Amino acid sequence: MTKPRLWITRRLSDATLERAARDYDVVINHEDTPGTAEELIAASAEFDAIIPCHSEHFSADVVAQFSDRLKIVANHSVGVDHCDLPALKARGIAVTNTPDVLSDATAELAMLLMLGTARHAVAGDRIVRTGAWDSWSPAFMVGKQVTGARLGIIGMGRVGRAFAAKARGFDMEIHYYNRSALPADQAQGAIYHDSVESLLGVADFLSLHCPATPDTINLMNADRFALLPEGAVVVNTARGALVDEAALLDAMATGRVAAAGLDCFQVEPGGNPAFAAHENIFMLPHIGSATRKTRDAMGFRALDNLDAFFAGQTPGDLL
Ligand code: 8YV
Repeated sequence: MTKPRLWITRRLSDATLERAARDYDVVINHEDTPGTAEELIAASAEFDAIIPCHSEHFSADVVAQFSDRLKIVANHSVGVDHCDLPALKARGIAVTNTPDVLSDATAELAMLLMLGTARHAVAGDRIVRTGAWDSWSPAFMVGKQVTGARLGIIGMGRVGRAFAAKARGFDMEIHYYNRSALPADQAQGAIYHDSVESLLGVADFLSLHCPATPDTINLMNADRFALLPEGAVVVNTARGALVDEAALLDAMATGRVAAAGLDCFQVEPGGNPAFAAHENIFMLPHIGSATRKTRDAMGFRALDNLDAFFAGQTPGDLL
């Protein structure tokens, strides 16, 4: 039987590529740069399936130019804000994602950013590394204690809940905003707020875990930063589009926000050059799900979805 033709836009984990090559006729596009609109359109004429990452853009305009050959886009990501789902569905193209398997890795990274910003990891590392550590006093590099502090989570989906579980290990008082309150077995004692505004008022630490949608673009804007308690810490491992970056810098200038831990930026790759001078911004290059275990699990989940699709079944993560 002829193997379905599969276009993989980036280099995925070795185990994923090995399994993909066994069952599909695979072409890998680039190692580490996103497939362009032209490449996606060309691929739609030559391949039955695509495994893209979060930064290949399936806009309505691109999808309108697709050939009928392409049958499924099996995303190697949980976020699908890069896909115009109605446009893909209208073309009869199935779309899947990789939920669950990356929740712990992303929550771990959010914890790293929260702890690192709270305890001046960037400045501390620089001082020791550069030989600038020439004094010490009890007042030196005093940070904000995480244990027992109030944490606000926006978006209590899988990653938000995984982060809450880790935060419980630090005895944090957990508050959350979500479109609706969670059942008790999922909330695990976390306190529900029915508006973002109400949540912000208690969020000494704030962590964003909601998807980027037209409703959440610039969710954290100047008005909302102003509602945070003085000296709050903001963590974003979700999407750069959720944060108005100029407003964040303004909030840091007034001291409303003491520090920020960011794995996501409005512009990726690249980030925001205006952040570079601020050692109270701990930045990472969108690596929330980048652990070996999770990369294998994401790749396998995308392949599970393809396997089901080509076996005539409904993929487990069909959107
Ligand atoms: C990935 C992500 O880095 O899952 C998402 O939505 O943003 C990340 O996990 C990426 O898409 C890896 O392919």
